[in-house]
Amino acid sequence: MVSAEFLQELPKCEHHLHLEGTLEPDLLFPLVKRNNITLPDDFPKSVEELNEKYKQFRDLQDFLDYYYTGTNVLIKEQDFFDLAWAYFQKAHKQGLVHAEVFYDPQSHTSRGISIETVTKGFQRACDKALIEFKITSKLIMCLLRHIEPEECLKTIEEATPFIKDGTISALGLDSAEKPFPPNLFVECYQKASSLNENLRLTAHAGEEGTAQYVSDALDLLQVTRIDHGINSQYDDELLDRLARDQILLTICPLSNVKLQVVQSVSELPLQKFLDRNVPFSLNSDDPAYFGGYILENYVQVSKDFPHWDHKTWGRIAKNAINGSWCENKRKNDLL
Ligand code: ES4
Ligand code: ZN
Repeated sequence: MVSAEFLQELPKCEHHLHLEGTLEPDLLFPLVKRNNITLPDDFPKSVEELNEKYKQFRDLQDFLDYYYTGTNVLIKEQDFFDLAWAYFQKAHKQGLVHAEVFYDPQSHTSRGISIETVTKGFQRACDKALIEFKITSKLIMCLLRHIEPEECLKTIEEATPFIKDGTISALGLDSAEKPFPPNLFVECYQKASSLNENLRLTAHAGEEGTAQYVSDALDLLQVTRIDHGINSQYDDELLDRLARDQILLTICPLSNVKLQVVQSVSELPLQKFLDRNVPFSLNSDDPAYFGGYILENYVQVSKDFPHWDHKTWGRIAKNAINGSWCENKRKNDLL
């Protein structure tokens, strides 16, 4: 098994991280105070109690209920900055060099907070991460699939200046997967793409949904990346396609265990993906909720795949760099 020091030193890229999912209990409670928030009566009252709740979730929806309550404490541009900056500081210590991070504007606009407030706060943290840590980053705006597609079209309208000027680099799709298949969002993806030809497209698919959701995201939404995608393992033709078109799967090992998608990281089809040349990266998803940032995810995989040598890990790190949406010059510097 490779050492934790070796994994720490590997130049790591994050492609699947929800900024709202980095809200640690020890920032959540101070923000409750700072912003005079009233939490639901049955919400845990202390950092310890909340950490206890985060030990296990029944499924994706059980987690999402906590996640959306958590986001309600974010109000001011400074809150969004503080959240993202805390993330970059932690990830920098773990050897992160490039991050493509998600955020959910609708979790905030639905509470009367403007997309400018959210986006500017997050962007300011990205700028600081570049200056202080040389971490490059991209913002990916996600649509919440439990929200009516018509509403999502309005969100895209509100985000138009940021899509046009490239502040938002990509569009994603998250929240409860199974009841809301990709076909519902065809028009949203088309509309967003029409605003900027450089806008990249991704979607959560094949976490709780079937391999068909992955194929549909590729065919109907024209995405060039798949978030999670682990259920692609059950479709041979799809695996061939992912390898042929070098579609990156952004795998989230600790998340999959916490949400009981798998019982242990060893069940993940990572060896199959390697053998079939399906590119993937390892990511932390919602680290404040799932018990680990990027390095803890790498370390857990190394324990569950102890036969992987330095060469295999080098290949994984390279696949993550190659699958990134940074400029070619940056890629070459990282490779
Ligand atoms: C999420 Cl793990 C996961 N799946 C879908 N949507 C999400 N939003 C935040 N984390
Ligand atoms: Zn996710």
